[in-house]
Amino acid sequence: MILLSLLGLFIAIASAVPAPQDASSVSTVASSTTSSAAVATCSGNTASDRSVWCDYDLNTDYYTDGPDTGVTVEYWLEVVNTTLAPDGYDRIVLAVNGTVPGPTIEANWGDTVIIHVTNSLTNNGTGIHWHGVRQNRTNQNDGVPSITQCPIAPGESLTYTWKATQYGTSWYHSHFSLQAWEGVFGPIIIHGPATSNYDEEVGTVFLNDWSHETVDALYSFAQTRGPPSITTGLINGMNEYDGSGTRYEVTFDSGTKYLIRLVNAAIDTHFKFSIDNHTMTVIATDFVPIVPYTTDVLDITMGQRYDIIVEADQDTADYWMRAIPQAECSNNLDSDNIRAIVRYDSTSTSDPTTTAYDYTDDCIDEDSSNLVPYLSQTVTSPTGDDLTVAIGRNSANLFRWQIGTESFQVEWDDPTILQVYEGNTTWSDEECVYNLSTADEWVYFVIETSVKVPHPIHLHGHDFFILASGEYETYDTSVTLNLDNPPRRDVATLPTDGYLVIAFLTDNPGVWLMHCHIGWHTSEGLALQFIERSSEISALVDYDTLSGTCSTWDTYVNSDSIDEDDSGV
Ligand SMILES: *[C@@H]1O[C@H](CO)[C@@H](O)[C@H](O)[C@H]1NC(C)=O
Ligand SMILES: *[C@@H]1O[C@H](CO)[C@@H](O)[C@H](O)[C@H]1NC(C)=O
Ligand SMILES: *[C@@H]1O[C@H](CO)[C@@H](O)[C@H](O)[C@H]1NC(C)=O
Ligand SMILES: *[C@@H]1O[C@H](CO)[C@@H](O)[C@H](O)[C@H]1NC(C)=O
Ligand SMILES: *[C@@H]1O[C@H](CO)[C@@H](O)[C@H](O)[C@H]1NC(C)=O
Ligand SMILES: *[C@@H]1O[C@H](CO)[C@@H](O)[C@H](O)[C@H]1NC(C)=O
Ligand SMILES: *[C@@H]1O[C@H](CO)[C@@H](O)[C@H](O)[C@H]1NC(C)=O
Ligand SMILES: [Cu+2]
Repeated sequence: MILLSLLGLFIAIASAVPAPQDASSVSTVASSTTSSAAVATCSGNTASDRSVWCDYDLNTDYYTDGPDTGVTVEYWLEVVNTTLAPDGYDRIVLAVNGTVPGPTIEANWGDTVIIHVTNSLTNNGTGIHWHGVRQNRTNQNDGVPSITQCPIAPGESLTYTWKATQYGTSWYHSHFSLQAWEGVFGPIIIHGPATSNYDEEVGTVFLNDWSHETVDALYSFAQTRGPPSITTGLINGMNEYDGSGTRYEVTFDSGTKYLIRLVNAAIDTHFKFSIDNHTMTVIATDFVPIVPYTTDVLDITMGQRYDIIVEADQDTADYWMRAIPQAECSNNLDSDNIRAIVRYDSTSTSDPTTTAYDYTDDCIDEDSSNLVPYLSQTVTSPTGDDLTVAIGRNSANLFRWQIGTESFQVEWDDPTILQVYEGNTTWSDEECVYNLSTADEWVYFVIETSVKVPHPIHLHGHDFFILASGEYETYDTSVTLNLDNPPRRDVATLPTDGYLVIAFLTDNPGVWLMHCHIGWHTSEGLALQFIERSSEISALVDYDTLSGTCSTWDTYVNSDSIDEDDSGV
C-alpha cells in the first residue's frame, strides 16, 4: 500500500516536472526523439541567474560552438484556407493550423528541429522559411521557393530539418508570394541563456498590420499606384475595431519581471512599441543577445525581433500596450488604435485610461550605440561591393524595385540550389547572383538609396554586422566603418534617402536570399541572392527530396496554369 502510493507520487512528480536537460549528460547518450514541447530550462538557469545554460553560457561563441543535446523535437504544420475575424471582421485568411499566429515551434538551444509542412490550400503553393535560423550546412531547409526548393504543391508535404545553433526569438512564415501576410506565420522560441534576469515568460507578442481585404486583392493597387493604406493592426492576432473584436490581454503580478518576445510581422509597417507607464529592458536584437539597455519606446521594423524584460512595478491598474505605425513610412487608417491591455487585476474589464509616451514620428532603427552584442565579435579587413536600391516600372508599367543592377526575377520551378547541384554556372542578370566563392572571408556591402523610402533589409543564413548607416546622407569614404563589435542581427533598416553598410563572414555554404522585408517590395523585386562557397553546396543537397517537390509542383502547374506574377520569392 505504502509502496504503491509512493510509486504514484513519484510518477506524478516525474510527469509534472520536466527533467532538467543537462547538455553534458545527454551528449553521450544515443539520440532520442520526442514530439512533445521542449523543456524550458537547463540546469543552472534560474530566475536569479539567466546567464547560464547547463555547461554553456552567454560567453559561448554560438557561431562555432554550442550544446549538442541529442534531442529531436518534431512538429506537424498544416497550411489551410479559412475564414477568421481577428479584429471582429470576417475575411479569408490563409493560416497555419487555422490560427493567426500559428502554433509555436519551441526547442532548446542545441536541439534538432523537424517540421513536417502540409499544403492544404487549393490555389497556392507554399514554402515555409524559418526566419533568422542559421541553417548551418542545411541550406535546402531554408524554405524559399525558387532558391532552395520548388513550392510545395496543394495536397503535398515537405519535411524541414535544422539544428537550433542559436537561441532567442524568431518566427516562421511563408516565402511564397504574399502568403505570409495572408496569415501564414507563427512563433519560433529557442530557449537559452539571457543577458538580464526575469521571473516569467509572456511568450511572443506579434505586431501586424491588417486589412479587411486580402493582400492578394491589394497587390494590383500596390503595383500600379504604390503601397495601399491598411485598415488597422493586430497584437498577437487580436484587436478591437469599430466596436468589434477583442484585444490581447496580459496579466501582471506586482513585482514580477516578464520576458516578452516581440516580433514585427507586418507587410508594410514600422512600429513604435510601448507599454504606458512601464520601462523595458532590451536584451536581444533578433537572435543576438545584447548588453541590456532601457527605453520607454522601442522602434521595431518588419522582420525584426526584440526580447524585452518588463517589470510589473506600477500601481495596480490597467495599462495600454501600443504598437504605433510611423506615418513617415507607414500608411495605416487606425494608427492610434492598435492596442493590447496589461492588467494587474485579472478580474478588471475596464479599458485603461493611461496616456502614451511622447515620441517623434520616424522610421529608423534603435540607436546603434545601444545595440552592443554581449558576445563581442570583430570584423577584419572586409572586401566590399556597392548596391543601389532604386525603383522604376517594367514593360507592363508595374512598379519594380531593384537592389544592385536588376529587379529580381527567379522561377519557382528552377530553384538556384538545383541549378548549382546540376553544375549550371550561367546566370541571367535578373537572377541577381553574387558569387562568394572564398571561404571564411569577411565581405561588406554598401547599400544606398536616393529614394525617400526606408527598407528593412533581411539576409538569410547569417547575422550581419552593421558597420555604418545614415539617414538623408550619402555614403562616401569619410564614413567611418565600425568594425569593433558593431550591432549584429538579421534585419536592419536602410534609412530614408541614405545608406546601410553590412558585413558578414562567408562561413555558411549555401544559396542565401537578401531582400527587403516589406512584402510588396519583395514581390516587386527588391532582392538578390548570394551563392556562398558554391563548390561545397552539392554535397549538402538531398536531390531526391528536391526533385520530388519540383516534379509534384510541375504536375500541379501544368494542370492548373498558375501564373507567377511576382519576383518568385
Ligand atoms: C557549423 O557547421 C560546421 C561544419 O560542420 C561546424 O564546424 C560548426 O561547428 C557548426 N557550427 C555550429 C554553431 O554548430
Ligand atoms: C497542426 O494540425 C495537424 C493536423 O492538421 C496536427 O496533426 C498537428 O498536431 C497540429 N500541430 C500543432 C503544432 O498543433
Ligand atoms: C481560399 O478560398 C477561397 C474561397 O473559396 C478561394 O477563392 C481562394 O482561391 C482560396 N485560396 C487558396 C490559396 O487556396
Ligand atoms: C494565392 O491565392 C490567392 C487567393 O487566396 C490568390 O489571390 C493568389 O493569386 C494566389 N497566388 C498565386 C501566386 O497563385
Ligand atoms: C502613469 O504615469 C503618469 C505620468 O507619470 C501618471 O500621472 C499616472 O498616474 C500613471 N498612471 C497609473 C495608472 O499609474
Ligand atoms: C563562382 O566563382 C568561382 C570562381 O570564379 C567559380 O569557380 C564557380 O563556378 C562560380 N560559382 C557559381 C555558382 O557560379
Ligand atoms: C542554366 O541556367 C540558365 C539560367 O537560369 C538557364 O537558362 C539554362 O537553361 C540552364 N542550363 C541548364 C543546362 O540547365
Ligand atoms: Cu523595401
